[in-house]
Amino acid sequence: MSEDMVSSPSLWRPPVPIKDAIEQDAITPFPKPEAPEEEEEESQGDCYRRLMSSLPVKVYGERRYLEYQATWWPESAVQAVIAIQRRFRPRPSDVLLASYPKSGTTWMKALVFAIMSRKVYPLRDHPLLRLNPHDCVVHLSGAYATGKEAVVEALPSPRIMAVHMPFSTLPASVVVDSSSGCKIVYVWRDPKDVLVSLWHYYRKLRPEEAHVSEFHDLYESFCQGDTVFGPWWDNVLGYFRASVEMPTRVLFLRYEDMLEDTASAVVAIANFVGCPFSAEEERAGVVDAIVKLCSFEELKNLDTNMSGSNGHLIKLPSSSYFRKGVAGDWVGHMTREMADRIDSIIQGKFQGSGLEIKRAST
Ligand code: PAP
Repeated sequence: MSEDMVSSPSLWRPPVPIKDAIEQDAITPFPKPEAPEEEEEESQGDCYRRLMSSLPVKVYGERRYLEYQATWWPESAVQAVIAIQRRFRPRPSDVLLASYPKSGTTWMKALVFAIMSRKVYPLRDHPLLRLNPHDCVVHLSGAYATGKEAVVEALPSPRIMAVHMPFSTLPASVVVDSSSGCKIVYVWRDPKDVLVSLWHYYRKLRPEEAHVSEFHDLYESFCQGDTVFGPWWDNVLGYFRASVEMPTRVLFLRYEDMLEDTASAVVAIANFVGCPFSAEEERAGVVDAIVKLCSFEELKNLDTNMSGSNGHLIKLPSSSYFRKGVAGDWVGHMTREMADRIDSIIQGKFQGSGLEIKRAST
């Protein structure tokens, strides 16, 4: 967003909530990208089937994860990831929200959407009051996996999109081509709380599924690095290193720091995505209003987030994205020894990177 847009609200174009775009596409379909020739499509399909059957598999109850490009993906995501790598075309005004699952994605979607749309949607009549944050910001692999690629293509700029993909698996067009200028905001969180949050999520998916409902199984899997979109440490380190190498392209934020001082995070995000708050906005309390609108308590208690279902690959009650929203909930789920083991593993993986984890026993 240019300086002109900051000083002249009439030039601001808000990000469009993905749910509104999908509904509009159902009424007036967006132009579809050219479909591959039938023969080409067939040979691509053959290649894909061959690839899928050659990938290492982990089975958890009814869910299958495939290892592709050193990452464990939900089976339903692999084809979407390949399609994103081949066909996604970033725009300079795009903002990509990246995270390992259960690290603050929903919150980040709400914050970035609210920051980038603040001059257009009055906060008392904001899309976030009627739509879950996942209905405002599209998840790329979910869209590609469910035939909504054309909607993503047709979304007006600026687009905000989310991914759980590791940095190393992002399309070359996003990572290599610096002229694309696409910005990336990454949020990471204490892995012990990520693990606990992930476990509660799995329990909601299939409460009766004994295998994944065993916390210890998930804990072991996390320590081995084979939980979904993992290893967790590769996901975090990839974006951390990118943020060090390209600080104007990748912003690296920690969930716990955001909890402690949300207003500073909001200001940092706004500066990073190119729509800083004016002194007048700061005086008028716009930063605090955004912090409040996107706060856990506020979002959790909205009708839209207490009813209905949501999710990019699997649908869950919208309320399941708002569980506790605190730091340190792991204390009620694992022993000190279990916590120390995770911390030691992560400390070893982070060694020499410049990134540090706050250990449970310090
Ligand atoms: P996703 O990967 O499925 O999108 P994600 O939003 O990254 O999930 O993580 C969910 C966590 O963020 C939940 O943590 P918990 O299980 O430990 O409680 C959820 O409560 C928390 N969360 C959601 N919204 C907010 C918010 N506005 N502020 C702080 N935390 C939040």
